[in-house]
Amino acid sequence: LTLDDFVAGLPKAELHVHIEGTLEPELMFDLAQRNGITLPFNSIEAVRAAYDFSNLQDFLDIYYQGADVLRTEADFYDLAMAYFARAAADCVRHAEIFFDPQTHTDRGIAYETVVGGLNRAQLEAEAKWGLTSGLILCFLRHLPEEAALETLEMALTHLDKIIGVGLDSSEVGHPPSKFARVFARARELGLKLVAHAGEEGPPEYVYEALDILNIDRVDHGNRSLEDDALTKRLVASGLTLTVCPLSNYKLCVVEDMTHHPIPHMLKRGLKATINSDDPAYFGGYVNDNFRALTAIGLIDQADCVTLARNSITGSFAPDARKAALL
Ligand code: ES4
Ligand code: ZN
Repeated sequence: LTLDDFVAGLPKAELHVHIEGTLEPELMFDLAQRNGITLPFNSIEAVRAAYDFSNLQDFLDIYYQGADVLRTEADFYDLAMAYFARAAADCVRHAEIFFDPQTHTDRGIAYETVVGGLNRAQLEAEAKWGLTSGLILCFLRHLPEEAALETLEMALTHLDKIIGVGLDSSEVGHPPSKFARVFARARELGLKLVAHAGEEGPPEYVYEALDILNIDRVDHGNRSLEDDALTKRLVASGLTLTVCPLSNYKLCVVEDMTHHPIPHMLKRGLKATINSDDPAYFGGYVNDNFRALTAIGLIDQADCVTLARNSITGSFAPDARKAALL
């Protein structure tokens, strides 16, 4: 058994994946045709060639454009089923999936259309592959907090369809403190809380996510390592970090993969996990992310076991489900 085969076969949870970021160019073209939409690309190769980013905003511009092909309940169902099939092949047994309702409701797509299609796929994935999952509603941080509050309001009639809320999109200039009220409201509703912090933003944003939003998990968190007191606090709290190596590489958060901070995170005792973020845009699913690190000897087999275990213990799955996966 090679290290690749061993890692591929490890039962794992994926805790940081944006469903809109799993839209492969092939499906983008299929959905464009089905919905009578003309894409600004002539071929699948041209789409892939456009996926050359120098920072987060570069990527977000093209990612929001791609999401425009998603129009009907069937589109969201097909998108999520394609992700679940791919994740199941990577031995993902539990997935906690971000979705960005505002990207769709701002284009006139009903919230129910989005959640309806995603939820139908979740039920089918569990029946078909035993792959359990939960949805995390993300607020777009470049938009006002008022818009986030309205989005949470929309979710209230289907509160049982989501397990938590998150915060994504353009980080710098949009600190967690901007969303203090909507996160307080989400906590009152019994939802889990996560936030992207310390991807491009400074350690101060991670502090705000902890102290002001009261998050249960940190998405990315890379830049926490710049602050020793913050790192110690994250270690002491046992909070899980959802790290995304290929994303970090493609968005130039790290200089190259040999500079990826994951070995330091593990050495410091942080509860790091490996995730794909936006696999259709960043060049790979969860096992590709493990392979990007093992191929250059940055982590070994024991590290991979730790990372896979962290993903299960750091998930929001019920304790019985976690126990079954460990
Ligand atoms: C995202 Cl990598 C990343 N960062 C922030 N927001 C996002 N939305 C989708 N992918
Ligand atoms: Zn992300």
